[in-house]
Amino acid sequence: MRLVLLGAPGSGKGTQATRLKDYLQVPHISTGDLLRAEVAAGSPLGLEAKAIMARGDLVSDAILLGMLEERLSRADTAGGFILDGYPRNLAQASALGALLARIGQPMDCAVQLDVDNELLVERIAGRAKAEGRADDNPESVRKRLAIYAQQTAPVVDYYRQQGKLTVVDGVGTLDDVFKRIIEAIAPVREVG
Ligand code: B4P
Repeated sequence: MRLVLLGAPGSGKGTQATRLKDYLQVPHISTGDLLRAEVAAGSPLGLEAKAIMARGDLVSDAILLGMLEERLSRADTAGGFILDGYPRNLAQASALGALLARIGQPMDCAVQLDVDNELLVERIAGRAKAEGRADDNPESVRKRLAIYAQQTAPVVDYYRQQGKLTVVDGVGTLDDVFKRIIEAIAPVREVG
């Protein structure tokens, strides 16, 4: 199954993708994780991305598409994948659509995790304490939420218009949310 997880920062995409990959037996591709690995490795791309990410801005579409293309060309994605953190704007959504059409692997479904802003801020503040991620400071979080509302929310409509969207309540325990996702994607799995 080829599935994309959508949702604001802190909505639980990365958290649920980790569980879903075991359940669906397909790789979890997080563009945030790919970028953080480049930053940790100190590669030229990582050096470029580091300050942009810390500010809470989006890294350039061209860099992201190149990275994603490389990742999707690996053999382990032949049976499907879970995409987390991409697309984040309409340009990325149409670039992804074109890429998947070219390799004959269209997206099967998009799952949006719905969580209100107040709770998002609370969750990210919790992660800031626990993990100290560079972009989890209050100023970056505000910026990331604003960018989500302006640029990423339209991506939800993009998948809705294609009849691929399912919205899942992202509030509850990790198990509750996971169960809801499994139920939401069950019809798509039966067809596939
Ligand atoms: P990401 O790594 O995608 O970061 P994120 O949006 O904060 O989501 P994440 O998956 O980490 O958090 P989650 O909701 O699971 O992106 C980071 C940066 O990379 C971006 O700002 C940008 O600069 C760059 N980037 C990435 N992709 C890009 C792209 N396509 N284009 C351009 N730039 C890009 O979890 C958050 C917290 O909530 C965790 O602490 C978790 O434990 C907690 N949580 C989750 N579910 C919960 C629940 N049910 N109850 C309570 N807590 C919960």
